[in-house]
Amino acid sequence: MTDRRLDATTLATLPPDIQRPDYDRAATRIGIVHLGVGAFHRAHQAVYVDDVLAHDPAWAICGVSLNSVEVRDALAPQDGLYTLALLGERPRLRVIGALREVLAAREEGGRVLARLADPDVRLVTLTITEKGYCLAADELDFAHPDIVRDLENPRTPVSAIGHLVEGLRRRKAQRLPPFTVLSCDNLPDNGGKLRRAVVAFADRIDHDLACWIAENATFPRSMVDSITPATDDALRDRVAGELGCIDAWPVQREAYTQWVVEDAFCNGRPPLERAGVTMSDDIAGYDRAKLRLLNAPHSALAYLGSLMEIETVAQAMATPVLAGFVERLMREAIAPNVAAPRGFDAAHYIDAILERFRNPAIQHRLSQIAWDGSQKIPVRLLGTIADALAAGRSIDPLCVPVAGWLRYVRRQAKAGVAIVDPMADALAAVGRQCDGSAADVDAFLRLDAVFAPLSADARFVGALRVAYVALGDASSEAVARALSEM
Ligand code: CS2
Repeated sequence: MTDRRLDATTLATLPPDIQRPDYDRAATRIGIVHLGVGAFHRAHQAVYVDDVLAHDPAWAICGVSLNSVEVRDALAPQDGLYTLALLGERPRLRVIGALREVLAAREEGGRVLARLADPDVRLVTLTITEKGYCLAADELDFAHPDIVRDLENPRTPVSAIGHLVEGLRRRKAQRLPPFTVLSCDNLPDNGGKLRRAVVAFADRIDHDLACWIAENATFPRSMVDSITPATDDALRDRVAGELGCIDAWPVQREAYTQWVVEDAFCNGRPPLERAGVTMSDDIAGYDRAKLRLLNAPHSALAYLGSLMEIETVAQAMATPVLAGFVERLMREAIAPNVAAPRGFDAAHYIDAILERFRNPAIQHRLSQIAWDGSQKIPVRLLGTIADALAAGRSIDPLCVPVAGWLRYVRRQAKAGVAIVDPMADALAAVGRQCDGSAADVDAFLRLDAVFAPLSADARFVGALRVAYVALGDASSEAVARALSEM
């Protein structure tokens, strides 16, 4: 086994069939700061930017980890280079060069803020997951500990919102134009929510700053899509074998990828369309379709599949009772509640998603998708339920995955297994007290951050209780029986 490391020197020695940057990296300039430089960013937006750099050197990325140092420690010795494995019948490896700098904000806060105020930086992108926005009922949660802390210390922020506002404050003070702020997270109206959060935070510090941001900065909406299973040792070993050198943190994703971006940039933009990005003024249609028809079924598979002791999405799709239920859920219960973008063919979109879920080349663990349910359930399922109720349509099947989540939380809590969720403590406290009856549902519904305002709707409460009871003792057999009857 080699101990050579992937870096700017070893790049030239890689086997010829490994795709690598076909531009002069040294000639690129950092034009983008990305907050949340995790696997999804590196497998998705950074790959588009890698293509952009072949046309325009002004948009290399400074990747920032807000909470951890691991990505910085893995990639700094590699000059920011890492490998992307595209999973398919014939997996392909590609070395990505778009990350020119990787910083850990907790240790290098000054450098991060200096980058945000750098005149060459004209775009800030984010993948900080749903919880990173610190929202409650779609508005900034001023009681969130990170927001409380950042409002007391706005010049040394820890949250994404605090970083954006301090970066913009410095730019205003230096009479620089603002940067565009582009959210790449799975939230409906991601740009609109982020804009409101940033302006509300700024307004607590400095009213003029808030007005300047509201008038001059833009927050385009975007929809991102590519299935990105977490990195594992099998990937590390395969990459080392094929590259002939070690990559401490390669990433992997399916070959399919989509990025739809609203064309509202306040300070220039990369030629994204040259890299295959769709520029659109109808993001709401795309993000709704994706959240409701891909992410919601994903969460349904994650909770119901985990109760059935299944480990991956492909295995869940090979389990007829579960795959059949999820397909009916998509076609009959969700699709009628998706206001489609222009020219959108729901049946075809669903076919393609089911095919992607079945991909046997991808080991996408249900436990990964099950994380952060308190953040995902509202945007993936409860909005659809609210729309169905308003339109007088049945919500019974839609309540099954929500009930699956409650059963899953209860099972983890009773077993003393940690729940990965920003509301883990509150969820575990409810889960531990559950007795398996319909009354459990009422205890969960008191979690306002998740269930308000639906918890006051008797039709929702009734349907959720029925679904919860139908899952029986939530054993594999009981769940299978319940799903076959839905
Ligand atoms: C998944 C998503 O982990 C999850 O919750 O539903 O990450 C999903 O794979 C991506 O959004 C696909 O684009």
